[in-house]
Amino acid sequence: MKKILSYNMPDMDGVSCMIGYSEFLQNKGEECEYIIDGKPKKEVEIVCNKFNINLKQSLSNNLNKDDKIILVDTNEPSELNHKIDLNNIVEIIDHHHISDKVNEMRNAKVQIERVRAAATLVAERYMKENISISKKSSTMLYYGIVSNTMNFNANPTERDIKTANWLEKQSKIDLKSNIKEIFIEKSKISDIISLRNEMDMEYRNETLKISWTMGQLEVANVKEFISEKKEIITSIMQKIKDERNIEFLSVNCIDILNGYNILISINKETEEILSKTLKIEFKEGMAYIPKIITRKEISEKIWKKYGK
Ligand SMILES: [Mn+2]
Repeated sequence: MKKILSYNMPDMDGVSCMIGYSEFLQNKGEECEYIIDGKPKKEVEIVCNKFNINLKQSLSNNLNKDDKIILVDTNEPSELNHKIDLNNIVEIIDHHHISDKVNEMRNAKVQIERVRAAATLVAERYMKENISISKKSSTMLYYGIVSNTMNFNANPTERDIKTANWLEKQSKIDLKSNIKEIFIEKSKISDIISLRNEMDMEYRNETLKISWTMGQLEVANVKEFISEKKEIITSIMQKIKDERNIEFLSVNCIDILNGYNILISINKETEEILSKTLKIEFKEGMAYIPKIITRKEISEKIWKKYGK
């Protein structure tokens, strides 16, 4: 059986790829399942509730020894919740930086392309092969693209835009008109556990020579959000620093409604790297950027200086 996996606590893009690609393969007569590990990001729950979509929550241990594995929205095995034999990976669909482990995945058909959302790559398969897509998959993949492009504000590629338009048409729902409400809903993060979950910075970036992690928060009205929660955010960062033994930590806070960023850094050392790389200035541990820049774009720049 083919099993589709992504990183632990997947976001909208990751979950939508698992759903979309499993349906695609099933349509082609293949036996396949997806496994969601950990609690998905809040946005996933919001979209699922809104459109009555049921996620099949698998137990995280139902991976058999001879299962063929497909990775979506990641090509980094260390991000998985499973110990897997790299020889069992048969396919990768991703848009992240290529990991040095990919060379060891001898049996994998690899598609890693620099579009903003892996959801775009999955949806393009349907378009290319003219395969019909369900409401569920088209809706999920659409919001995967919306989420990753910050509602098309964060340098979407032509392919992302074209694919999102196609998906909305297939869904036969006015998906665009729900975006603002979903973004506002997603910003209501009340407890520490969900905030830490949303910040998504538990792993050091394995493509870098330095011990680095950058979280990301995508919320409406970032200034207000931070003035309310700065202390909790920095305490979570400190906790991750201690628990994971990571040296450089920051959080990229994106205002998805008003189109700007605020970077929060844990120490002077991290600020120094970010200031030099992005040509920005920190005051009291924070730096304002007057436009949206995603963590992925920042990581790309950091990688040019500190990449393995
Ligand atoms: Mn992604």
